[in-house]
Amino acid sequence: MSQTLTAQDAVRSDANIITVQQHILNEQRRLSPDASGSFSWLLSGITLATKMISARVRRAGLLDVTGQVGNVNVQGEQQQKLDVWADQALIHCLGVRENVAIIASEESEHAITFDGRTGRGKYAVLFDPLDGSSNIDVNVSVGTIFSIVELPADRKYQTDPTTAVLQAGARQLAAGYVIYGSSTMLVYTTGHGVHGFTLDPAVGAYVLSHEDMRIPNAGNIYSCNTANWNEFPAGYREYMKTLREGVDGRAYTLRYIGSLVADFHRTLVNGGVFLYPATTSYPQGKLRLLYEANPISFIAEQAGGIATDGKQRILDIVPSDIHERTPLVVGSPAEMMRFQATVEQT
Ligand code: AHM
Ligand code: MG
Repeated sequence: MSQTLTAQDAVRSDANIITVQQHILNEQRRLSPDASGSFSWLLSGITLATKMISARVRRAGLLDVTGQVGNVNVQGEQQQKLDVWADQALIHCLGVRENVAIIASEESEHAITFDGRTGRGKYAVLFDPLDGSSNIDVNVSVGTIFSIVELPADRKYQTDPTTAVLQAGARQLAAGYVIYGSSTMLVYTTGHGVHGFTLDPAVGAYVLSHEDMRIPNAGNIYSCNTANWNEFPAGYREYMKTLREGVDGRAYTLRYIGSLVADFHRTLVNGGVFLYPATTSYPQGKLRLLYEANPISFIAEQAGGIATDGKQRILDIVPSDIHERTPLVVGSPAEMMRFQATVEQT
């Protein structure tokens, strides 16, 4: 017997959404039935803050939020008004989650702890509140990147919070980013695959739109600020020369937005490779290990990709400073294997 769907049934199926909160709870029940739900409570702080940031970004041209504040942050970079606002939104939303003991942000020199939370906080959240913010004034995609680590049980972090967050990326419990692009999208991993959610403005929720994202095995795009070509190490130049000539009959094209989240998101969806090498101006690389390279690399690996600093796996680097920088090369297995082989031979 066949079944005919009525208009009412169609509405019902359209109502069958899975929000990011629901997804995390489902994952927790499946993987560790005893989980307390405290992790999803933490994550709801991030989703709330990023919805607030998204709303602000969407109205950027109408509010007095574009342009620079006039301050220079710990990185020596001009703070944009929205950088500061996004940072405060995240600090506020995570500050009221009692299981968050430490926050480390691109915008703050030191790790932040919360008064009166002795012994209750279990997690540290590290983030870049508004990545690529120099693009805000010209209406180009920006993003928020976050990384979550568990704190040592000895509670020594209360006296030395900065050292407590200096953990190798392989120890991340979860990582993700939100891209404020043509739509606002949250992509996250807890080490069990990568899942993408699109913010439905009508519902006000991140709705599952990209389940179990996998990076293509190969792509035809490379992404790099090649204006710095003369400053790149020889191996990187050799590698990009091979891409310009084409590999195995495959011609490459170049795309570079200048927002890591956007350049990486395209790489995740379409495949290919993103490179930010060390340069003369940034001898250690420009991107920050703890709240840019680590979360991006965790997601890349969980999606089947590879991420290195040109010499070693990003997730194996043991950091010595919360604002440490690193070269970053991340992408599809085919491009990354060729990159590694070329660098080794050069
Ligand atoms: P930011 O965190 O201050 O925005 O800087 C990081 C950004 C990345 O989003 C992007 O990949 C890179 O800087 C672009 O740098 P460049 O302009 O040197 O190509
Ligand atoms: Mg950034």
